[in-house]
Amino acid sequence: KVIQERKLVLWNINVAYIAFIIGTFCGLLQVFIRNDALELPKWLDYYQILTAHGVLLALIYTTFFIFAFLIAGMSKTLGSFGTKVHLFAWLGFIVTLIGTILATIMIISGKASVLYTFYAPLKASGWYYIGLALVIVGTWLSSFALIGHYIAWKKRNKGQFSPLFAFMTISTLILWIIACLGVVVSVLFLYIPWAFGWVDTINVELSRSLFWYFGHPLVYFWLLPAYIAWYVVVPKIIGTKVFSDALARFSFVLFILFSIPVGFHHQLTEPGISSFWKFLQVVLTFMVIVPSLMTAFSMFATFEISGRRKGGIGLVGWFIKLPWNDVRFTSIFLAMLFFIPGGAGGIINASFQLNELVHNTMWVVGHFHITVGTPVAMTFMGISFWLIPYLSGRKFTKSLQKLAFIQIITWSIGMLLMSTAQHILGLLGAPRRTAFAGYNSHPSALEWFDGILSNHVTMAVGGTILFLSAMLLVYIVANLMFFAPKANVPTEAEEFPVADSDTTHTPKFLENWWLWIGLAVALIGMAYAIPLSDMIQHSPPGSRGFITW
Ligand code: HAS
Repeated sequence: KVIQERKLVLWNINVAYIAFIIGTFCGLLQVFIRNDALELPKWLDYYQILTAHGVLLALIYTTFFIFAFLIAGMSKTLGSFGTKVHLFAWLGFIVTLIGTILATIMIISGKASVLYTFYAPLKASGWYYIGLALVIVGTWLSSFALIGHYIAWKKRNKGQFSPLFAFMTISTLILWIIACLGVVVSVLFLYIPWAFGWVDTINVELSRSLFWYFGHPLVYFWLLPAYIAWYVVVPKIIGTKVFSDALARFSFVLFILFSIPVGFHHQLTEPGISSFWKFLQVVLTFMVIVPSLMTAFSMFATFEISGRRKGGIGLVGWFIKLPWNDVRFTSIFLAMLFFIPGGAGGIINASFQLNELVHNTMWVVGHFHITVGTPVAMTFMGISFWLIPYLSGRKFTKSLQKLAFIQIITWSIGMLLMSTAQHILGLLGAPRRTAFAGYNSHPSALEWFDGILSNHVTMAVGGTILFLSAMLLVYIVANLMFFAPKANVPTEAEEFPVADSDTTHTPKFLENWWLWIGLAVALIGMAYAIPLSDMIQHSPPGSRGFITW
């Protein structure tokens, strides 16, 4: 039986894929501009395209897809929404959509070429910030709807553990709500007054710090829904149960604690923050690596248990027994594989001294393409392959499955070529985010592009393969949504895979949200209270950083 929130989820997915089409097209343009192979018309600016690419893929595609998945999973595991929850969830979707349209119009009209990180001193039209504020408000409404649904379930099922999917959703939403506080404060009190000209200056350091207070947990807001699929969906697809319910819940709790007080690791080269606070946040960053290592361990264990149950023996025999011909699994497996170098790159970035080498170089661009661009995006693709036909009542036909294989393989090849080139170029010293694609033909810059992998052709080929793969995905999605044959008998219908999770040994305190919220607030206070208040108090009057109101 299909969930009642079907329409709302489909709307979210549709908007996500519209953003995906425009965003990936901007990505294609990006590659050719960076390779000096495309000259833009006068009315179009490099930074405008870069902003559209980042905002539409990293912020909009992810957000709509995430809410689609979370709404679907909460309805599936906790039951249909009540009237109020339903209304709030729709309202959330509509407000997020209005914000998205407003922000996109501002970017397209060239009034918001401030990149997806949008912090000062770059300045956009005030309407762009209003658009972003609406996106946040919309996601909060949707979050409150889902939290309300969870509370109602808990009231009906006193003393019981919530299903793992619901637990993980609530953890993700708590993280999201706390993280957004930084961007809400900066948008309302710093950017909007500054952009509309009500004040003359902005406290640059404060605005950047508040952005990164939000910006780092943002990456876990993308990652955790992918982890939900890894923990809850994958075991079902490969015919086993969740390896350890307690481990899975604890890893999500660790994300609530350690995702937020780490934003300074994006600002390690900024002079306005003392080394002590940077070092403290670097240490906390190393704590947030732990739940990902736990996840890797848990995934390996799940695979091995499943493979051995199917008769796999020896050191690698179990590995061969995994369902490689099931694209719902293979896509997510490839996603995980990419996260091994992606995570290792993150650890390099976070290492205080090594950050000097990679900060603001193409390395960082390579890093985020093999974190959000592959592990997260490819997991979302893997989810699309069953979630859309489950909702639309259509069949994921054999021919569509074959195309899906081609799609994930081409995405992997494209990403491998492009991100490897980006990592190498970064290590050689190539800066990111510059319209001077040829680096003014500086002799040392020309040398960067002499390598076998770090040359213009590799990047362009990688980027082009990625775009073709993206279009193939859109074709598959459109078919699953509107054109594939209907599943007429229940056996043909796509399932919503949710694995069993044994809570017998799960400690009760793991679901004590106030404990985790309290600890998270304490850690945030420890990491941020003094440096932020320093930024507010010690900006001398008249300096660039001073707030004038
Ligand atoms: Fe990052 C910059 C540090 C993870 C995204 N990151 C970025 C930016 C983005 C981003 C978008 O410390 C650019 C921001 C900008 O525009 O300026 N990142 C980290 C660390 C982690 C990390 C420590 N990042 C992510 C994730 C992202 C993401 C996840 C998106 C979803 N990142 C940084 C730092 C910077 C940064 C600095 C600033 C750089 C600068 O100077 O500007 C960690 O969370 C990573 C931990 C992950 C692991 C991997 C575990 C592996 C798993 C897979 C297991 C595989 C299996 C498959 C089971 C330790 C779970 C089986 C395989 C077989 C072989 C059988």
